[in-house]
Amino acid sequence: MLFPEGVAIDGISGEVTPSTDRYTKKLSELSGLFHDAAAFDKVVAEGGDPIAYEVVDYRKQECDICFGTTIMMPGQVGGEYFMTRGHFHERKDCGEGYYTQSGEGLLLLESREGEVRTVEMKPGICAFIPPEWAHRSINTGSEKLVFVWFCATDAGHDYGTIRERGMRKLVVERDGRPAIIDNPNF
Ligand code: M6P
Ligand code: ZN
Repeated sequence: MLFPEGVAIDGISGEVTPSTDRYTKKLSELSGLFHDAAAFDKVVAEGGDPIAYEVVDYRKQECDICFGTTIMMPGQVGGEYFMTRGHFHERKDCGEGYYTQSGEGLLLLESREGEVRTVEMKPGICAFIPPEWAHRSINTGSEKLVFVWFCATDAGHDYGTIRERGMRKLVVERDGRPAIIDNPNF
């Protein structure tokens, strides 16, 4: 039986207490994601394979909703900001919400039909991700980007499509600011 409880979420560290699970993605685990493969190898080797992001879950399999945080480190690979893998949901009726608590970023979304949208990620903005829109979060700032996500427990991750062909746009630093450019490899 499940019991109600208050879950503390620290908006700066992203810590979730109590949490049920967590994982860390090191940069080396994101091989193939960034446009500049040589720059990627260099950052991994010279930067000591830094952590790119961490995901902390509060998830009960017996319940339909779950939430958690994603803590994204600042960094770049060949001008492209650190980002998540990006995914569609396996369940085609499942959306998601991302409520940014600290830092700044960009949420890059792409529909199955190929429409591209972005939503600014900054404290106070809760991004609505509709079903059937692939989503990737990108830390465009110089601090950690911390956001709370919430979705259906069994939404599932479909990584295949984005992993195979990437997303239509890249987010890169240009003149000290984030710029959204066409992905030349798409
Ligand atoms: C968000 C949520 C998680 C997701 C994480 C990392 O926190 O959408 O479900 O796992 O981002 O993104 P990805 O799995 O695409 O690397
Ligand atoms: Zn998702």
